[in-house]
Amino acid sequence: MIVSRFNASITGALGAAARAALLEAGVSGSDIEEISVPGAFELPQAARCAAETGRFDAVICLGCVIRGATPHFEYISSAVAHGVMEAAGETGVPIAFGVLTTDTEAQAEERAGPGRDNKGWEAAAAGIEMAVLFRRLGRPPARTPSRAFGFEPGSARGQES
Ligand code: INI
Repeated sequence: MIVSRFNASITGALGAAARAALLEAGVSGSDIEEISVPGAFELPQAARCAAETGRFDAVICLGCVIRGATPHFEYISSAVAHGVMEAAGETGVPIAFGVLTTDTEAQAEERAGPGRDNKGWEAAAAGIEMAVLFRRLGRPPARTPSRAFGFEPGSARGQES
C-alpha cells in the first residue's frame, strides 16, 4: 500500500485499518509492503511505479486532501483520482482509491475511525476483491517473490468461490 504523509494522523489511521483488513482476509504481514510518499499528488506516480514492477497483485492508495481557502484542493483531488484510474488502466493492476477528499478535518477523522467504515479498510477490501477477480479472469499471479498479497485466489477469508 502507498500512504501519503500529508495529514499524517489521518493517513496513518487509514494505513492501520487497511493493514488490519488485509491481515483479516488472510494476507501474510510479510507480503504487505508499505510505501510512503509526501502527499496525495504523488500517490498515482508511486502506484504506477509499484504496479509496473509486476510484484503486486494490487496497490492500495491512501491519502487525505482537506479543502482549504484556495482551488488547490480541486487540482490535487482531481489529479489524484484521474491519475489512479489511468495508472490502473495502463498497468492492468488493480489500484484502490482510499483517498479522503473532505471539507474539514472533522469529516476526515470520521472516515478514518475504528472499524470497517474506515476508508482505508474499505480500500483494502476493494483491492483484495479486484485482485481475486482479476485472477479469476485469468491474470497470472504477481511475480514471485511477491511482497504484495501472497494469497491464492479464494484463499482469503470471505472470498471463497
Ligand atoms: N497533499 C495532501 O495529501 N493533502 C492536502 O490536503 C494537501 N494540501 O492541502 O495541499 C496536499 N498537498 C501536497 C501535494 O499532495 C504534493 O505533495 C505537493 O504539491 C508536492 O508535489
